[in-house]
Formats: sequence, C-alpha cells, structure tokens
Amino acid sequence: MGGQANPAGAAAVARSRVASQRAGLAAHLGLRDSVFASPAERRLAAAVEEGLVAVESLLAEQLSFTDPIADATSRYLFEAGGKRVRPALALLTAQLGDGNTDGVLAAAQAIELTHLASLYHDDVMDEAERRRGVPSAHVAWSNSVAIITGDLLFARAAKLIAGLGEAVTKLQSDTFERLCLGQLHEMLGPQEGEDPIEHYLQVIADKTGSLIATSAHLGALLSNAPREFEEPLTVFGEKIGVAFQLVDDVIDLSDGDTGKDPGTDIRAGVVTLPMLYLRRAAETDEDAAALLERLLRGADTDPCTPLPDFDGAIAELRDHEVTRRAIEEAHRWAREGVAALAALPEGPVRRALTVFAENLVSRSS
Ligand code: GRG
Repeated sequence: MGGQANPAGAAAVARSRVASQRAGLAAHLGLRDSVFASPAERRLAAAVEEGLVAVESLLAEQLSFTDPIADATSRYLFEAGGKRVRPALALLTAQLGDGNTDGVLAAAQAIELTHLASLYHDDVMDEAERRRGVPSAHVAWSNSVAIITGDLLFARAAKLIAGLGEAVTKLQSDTFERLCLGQLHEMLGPQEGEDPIEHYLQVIADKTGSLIATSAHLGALLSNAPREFEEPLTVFGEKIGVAFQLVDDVIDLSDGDTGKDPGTDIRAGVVTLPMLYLRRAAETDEDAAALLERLLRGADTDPCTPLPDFDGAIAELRDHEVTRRAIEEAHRWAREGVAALAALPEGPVRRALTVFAENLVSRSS
C-alpha cells in the first residue's frame, strides 16, 4: 500500500471541522434538546457534557507516545472526529449512581480506545478508503502501520481497564472476544443451513452491540448505581447497538456528509441488511435481481476505480423498499431497547436514555 503525501494536513482540515462539533457534544447526542427543560434535566445534561470534555482531554493524553511515529498514527483518527457515542452512554448511565467517578472516566476512555482500535483494524479488512472524513490510516500509511496502531491503542485501553479490577477486566475481555468473533463471522458468512439474516443480526450484536452494551453497563457499575440496574442497561445498550449498526448500514448508502464514500461497505463486500433483503427479493422479483447484479458487479473491484453504474445502483438501493424496511427494523430494535428501561425508576436519566436511543436511530452520519 502506498503512503499518502500529507496525512497530517488531511487531519488538520478535519480537526477544524470537528472543533465546531466538539462545542457541545451532549447537544450533538440530543442531550441538550429543549425537552430537557427542568433543572434536574439541565443538571444531568451539564454533568454528561462535563464528563465528555474531561474524557476528551484524558484521551488526548492517552494517545500521546514518545515515539513520534506512534504519536502521529495513534492520534490520527481520534483527531479526525467521531461522535463519542460510547463514552456519552457510559457517562449517562453513571448519573444513576455517583456520576463521573474516576472509574467511570477511565472506563469511558478505555471503551473509546477499544472502539478506535477496532476502526483501524476494520478499515484494513474492509479496504475502506476514508474514515471520519479523512483517508483511512492504512491509506495514509500502510496496512501494517494501521494494524499496529490499533494494537497500541488496545494496549492503552487494557492498561486503563486493569486499574478497574478483575470483574471489569473480565467484562472487557468478553467484549473484546465478541468484537473479534463478530468480525470473524462477518468475514466467513453464514454456514450451511444458517439463515443469513439471523446470522447477520448475531454478527452486529457482537461487533457493535457488545461494546455499546458494555458502555451502558460500566457507567452503572463504576458509579455504584444499584446492581439491579446493570442487566436492563446492558439489554438496552445491546439493542440500541444493533439498531445503531442497522442505521449505519443505511448511512453507508448516503451521499451526504458521512465521512465515507456511498456504498463503501457494499463495495467491500460487507453484508448489510438492505442487501440481505434485496437478495431475498431478487429470488422472485426481476427488477430486484437486476439491481442486485449491478451492485455485485461493483463489489470486488478496486475501491479507487470510479464506477458510475455502481454509484447509480447505490442511489437506487437508497430509495428502494428494502432500505425502508431496514430502517423500520432499526426502529424496532431501538424500541425494544427502550422497553428494557422500564426496570429503571422514572426520572431524568431514563428520559435522557430514551432520547439518546431515538437520536441514534434518526441520525444521518
Ligand atoms: C482491535 C478492538 C479490536 C477489534 C478487532 C475489527 C474488529 C475486531 C471488530 C470490528 C468492530 C467494528 C469496527 C464494528 C463497527 C462498529 C461501528 C458501528 C462503527 C462506527 O461507529 P461510530 O458511528 O463511529 O460510533 P465514530 O466515528 O462516530 O466513532
């Protein structure tokens, strides 16, 4: 893989775009909506925002390496942007206990570092050209540098987690295992006799739902919230995580400001729900079969080669009934997640978690 001339320059451009996003991370996640009118709700939003600002600056320290190459490559995707969904969720559930404790702040960083590490690896495997509005790390440097950078970030996450005790270390290890298994099963596809849609839903529960579930769980655990909140929050996190990934599948088709090229996943041969529905429709519908063929022709081609027909096919898929059904499915998972919150007391945190879930599924980037 060739090196990119000026990855630092690309990151600087993205940084200025992200700086404006950073002004009010909680607002970005819907936690400053006008519905948060009461003093208790405003205090909650302020606490989460304060936590996010702290996590942001602690992460910048975590991503500092004395080795100048490691320093540059590990900061690269962090500085390029990202929504910080997982730390925000951990901080939010922490408000059911003692709030932004040191343990919660450490876990929020470790979770974001794990997520970041997985993005470096994922982009190599998917041969994705862009991430967070900049060339992917493997494009900017090389596959090997991107993989090692992911490993470095994971090492830093492990160190933070080790300070949180054995139970948290085990939870993080189980989550890491699920991330890897989700990725592996995605690459291998459904086995003989396995339903492709069931297989896919398990893949996304593992590769996306698991870390979001752990975020919700650790926020409660490390803020000493009542133990009985942990299970419903874990279920909530896993279900909204699946919903989040289903929305991501649809965002992959978008030609808006997503930081990625439209159809990146499909072109890389990554399975998505609209494609699975289209495959099923193609068994009985000629138009669906023709569209599927055009999309499959675009997969397995060099991602740098322009393919006007593929772009047109992506636009058709975007407006297709199968994509509408995928969006409905995302909303169904989000509703199930919110239903799990019935086990929590009524109040500003439960209300904020509901708004958080709604924002995750109605997002466009
Ligand atoms: C090295 C930890 C590690 C894992 C290796 C590569 C891998 C195993 C697993 C893949 C996990 C993965 C990348 C899942 C996709 C999750 C996802 C929805 C990513 C996009 O998340 P956003 O939208 O991204 O939160 P931002 O950029 O906003 O942070």
